[in-house]
Amino acid sequence: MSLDVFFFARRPVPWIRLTVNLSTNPKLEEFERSIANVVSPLFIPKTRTEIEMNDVAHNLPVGALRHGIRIEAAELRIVSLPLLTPFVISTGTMTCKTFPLLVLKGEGLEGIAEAVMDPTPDYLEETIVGAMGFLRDVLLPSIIGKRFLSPYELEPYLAPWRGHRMSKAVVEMAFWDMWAKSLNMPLKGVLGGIRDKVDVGVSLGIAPIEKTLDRVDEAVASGYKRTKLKIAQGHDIKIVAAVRARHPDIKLTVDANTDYGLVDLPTLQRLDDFNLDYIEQPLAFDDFFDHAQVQAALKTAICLDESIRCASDTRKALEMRAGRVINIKVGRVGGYAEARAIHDISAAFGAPVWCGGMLESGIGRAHNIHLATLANFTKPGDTSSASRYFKRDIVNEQLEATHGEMSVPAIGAGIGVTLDHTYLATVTDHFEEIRK
Ligand code: OSB
Ligand code: MG
Repeated sequence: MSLDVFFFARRPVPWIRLTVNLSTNPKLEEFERSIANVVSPLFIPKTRTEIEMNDVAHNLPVGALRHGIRIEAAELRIVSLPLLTPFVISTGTMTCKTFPLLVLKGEGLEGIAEAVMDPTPDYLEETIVGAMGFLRDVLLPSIIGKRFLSPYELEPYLAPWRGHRMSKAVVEMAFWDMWAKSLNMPLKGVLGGIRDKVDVGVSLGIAPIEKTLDRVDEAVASGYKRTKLKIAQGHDIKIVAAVRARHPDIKLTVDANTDYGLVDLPTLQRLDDFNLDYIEQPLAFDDFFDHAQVQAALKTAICLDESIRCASDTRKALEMRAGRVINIKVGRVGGYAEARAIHDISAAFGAPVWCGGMLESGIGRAHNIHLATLANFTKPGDTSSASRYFKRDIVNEQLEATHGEMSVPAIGAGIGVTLDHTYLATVTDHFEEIRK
């Protein structure tokens, strides 16, 4: 008896098709040996369940992989959702979450993703207006009308362009959703995720001490697994000291969003007294060198967010000891292929990763949850309950954490959430359709 197994492996061969002869190769060990030289050791499953999770043979719609998916059209929107509470970080204040929303269509399927750039280039360089032009005039016309066997086949259309990783990500992520749907699998299944729910914490914007203490109390009472305080020059030691005094044992981190420089080393060293899990992005968005100097002078781990754009950045940063923890935002790094490569490289260096957030709507939130099911996401992520951000979300499903855990959304295949078109229409500032 023989069985066709579709096994998820690393680039450049995302899927390999093996014929395992069960009569001569019945044992897992032998199966592992048989694939050892074709897949990365990082992705050799440890248990039979992991193999079965990656084995899509049972669910594979006939011809799905053989013919691939032809992208017929794209719907591109700009959506604006009011935030319940203004979100203040060292670079500015957000009162509204505005984002491009992309729906790719083809083969009767829809793939959906949201992009994470802001209206202005204050987190990283990309802007919504720039992204809309690049998506409309360059990226989307280059893939519409073409057929793709897997998300990895998008790479030749994305890789030539410098930067624009957030714009590339929204296209790549929407296609992964579509592809997972074509295989009738949850997104986490095609990514190789190993969890049904993920640990999450909260990210608290800059606010006066009393207000912050209330918010921390609330987060801790709700069972969130980590509290992250946004800090900035002049709003750092006092707030951290106050929170630590009130909650001596909680998992606590800070995020400076690039507000400090080498001259601030004494301040950063004072943070060593508060048993923080890490200090996120203290220095410039495009720096590793100075981070390495600061990391060498700190006991506390540095976590890199803004300055990690791709897998090679990650290798260089970890090699240089610019930090010991990596924040992965799939929307920042250009999509899942890159996010997974960053995940793997971090694992190879023994550096834990966690899934960051950009105040996403339910679409981006669902994507982030699926990503965070990968094995090396060992620290709580930022994907807290959508109801903390929005009165009403653009998806029909509630994405709410219980006891600091977010369940992987699973309505149907792919990202496992569906658009609430009625509400979406009322929060859409701009709509366009792109076809060949
Ligand atoms: O640095 O992680 C960040 C929000 C906007 C821009 C940057 C960041 C953040 C957050 C919020 O920390 C994370 C979230 O709650 O989605
Ligand atoms: Mg951050």
